[in-house]
Amino acid sequence: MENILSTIVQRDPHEKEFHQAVREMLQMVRPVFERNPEYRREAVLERIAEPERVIMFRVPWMDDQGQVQVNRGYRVEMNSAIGPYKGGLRFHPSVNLSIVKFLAFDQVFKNSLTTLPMGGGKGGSDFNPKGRSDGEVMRFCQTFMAELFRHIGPDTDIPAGDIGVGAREIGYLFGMYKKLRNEFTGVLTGKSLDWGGSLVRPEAAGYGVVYFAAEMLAARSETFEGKTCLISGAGNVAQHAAEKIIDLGGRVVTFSDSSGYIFDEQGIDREKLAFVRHLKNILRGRIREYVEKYPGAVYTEIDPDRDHNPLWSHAADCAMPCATENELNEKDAVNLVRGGVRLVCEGANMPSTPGAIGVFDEHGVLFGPGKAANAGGVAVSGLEMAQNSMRLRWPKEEVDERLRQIMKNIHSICLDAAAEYGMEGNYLAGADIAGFVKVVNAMLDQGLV
Ligand code: NDP
Ligand code: 2IT
Repeated sequence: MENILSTIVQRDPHEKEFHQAVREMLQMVRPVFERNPEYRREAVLERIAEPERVIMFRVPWMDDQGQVQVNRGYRVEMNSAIGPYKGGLRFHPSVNLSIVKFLAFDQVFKNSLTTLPMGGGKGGSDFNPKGRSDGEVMRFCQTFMAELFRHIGPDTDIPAGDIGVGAREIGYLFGMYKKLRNEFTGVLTGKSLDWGGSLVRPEAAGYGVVYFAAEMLAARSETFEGKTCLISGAGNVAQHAAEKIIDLGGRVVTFSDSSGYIFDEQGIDREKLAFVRHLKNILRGRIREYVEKYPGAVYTEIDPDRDHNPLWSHAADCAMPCATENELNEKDAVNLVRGGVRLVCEGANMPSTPGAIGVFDEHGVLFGPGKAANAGGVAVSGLEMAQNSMRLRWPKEEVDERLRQIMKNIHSICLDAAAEYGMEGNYLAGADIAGFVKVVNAMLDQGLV
């Protein structure tokens, strides 16, 4: 395994995030190889860590000043063993091939855990939507799709949203796809409700994280009632995780964005949450504006070169990182433990560094890894695909109930797989092993292709 990893590192030495994701997976699935010698013979690791296809393309567009801008577009079609490629698109200046590959890699196993027939992929661009007009975002999305359309399709590859890609962007992308193909199909998920979207898809990732965490607590005869929770991010996942925690009687005290975070000791109630939603989704403002409206709260800037994030230093019972990868490091984990945190559940993809996970392990903190805990988003995307294929729409209660069942099921799949390999209660090992084994077996069934 060390040899395989070093070959991967040597081949693409700059892809740090991708190496991090692969390294974690290799460590966790080691015992599976001892029981299945054919996995080695069949070189499954070498195959699974190499994308089936990588697409990179130029995205030239014109800004409102008439200036030509050029961005880079990506789609990594990682694995199609159990279904068509499925995964979001991210528009953020930090996007590069390493980040898209790590996200696509983790997506393969996450999608496998949902039990729905979806392979894994991810894409995006280094385009920064922040401060751009609707017209600029539309022109960017149209040019992006003018290339991507030839690679995707409802039975081939079905993109969705991620950081910087929400309902507005999905709308512009879908419009261009439809025009180019002259087809109205479920090629993207996260569509608006009036034209093929699924109820509960906007809420799904955030609700799902809390359903998963509630299962983790229930396994210890506990609930969210009265628990204080730290949440990072203030976007789609963070907002809906907060909403569900409030519904379940918990107290959310933080939100953040890339500039800083707010701490509201009184708790963020439904009215304050509605303010954050409007601020972030409609006004596209900054989280610091929260304290202008609610002066009882405190805003703290976060220095991008900091060695820890002060958000994680507050006393709490639960922490849910819902912003981005590697946002919670070893120091942060030590601070969380010091502050009394007993459960960390990841809304974002790979938000905890390996050092942080080590600290949680050492201190018996319950840890729900992103690829299991945040699978609710893509799970409801799978339900959106099913509804699109049937040309019908399920009511809200039905989709929410299916989401709840899927999260409950993922929770038991993780525990069962961990127990099977003698790692009782280790959700990370369980998620990696269960996700991996299913995909690998499907690859072996389908031969060397
Ligand atoms: P949004 O774009 O809606 O929100 C992202 C939030 O995270 C914003 O508050 C943003 O702040 C903050 N953020 C983004 N990048 C950084 C950074 N480099 N440093 C600090 N803060 C940052 O995205 P989502 O809520 O959809 O996604 C959040 C996370 O959840 C991502 O890891 C995503 O991959 C994951 N995820 C999303 C799913 C979905 O269905 N949307 C499903 C499963 C996982 P700012 O406004 O300043 O950029
Ligand atoms: O990381 C993720 O799972 C997502 N951004 C959602 C992907 C999807 O296809 O709905």
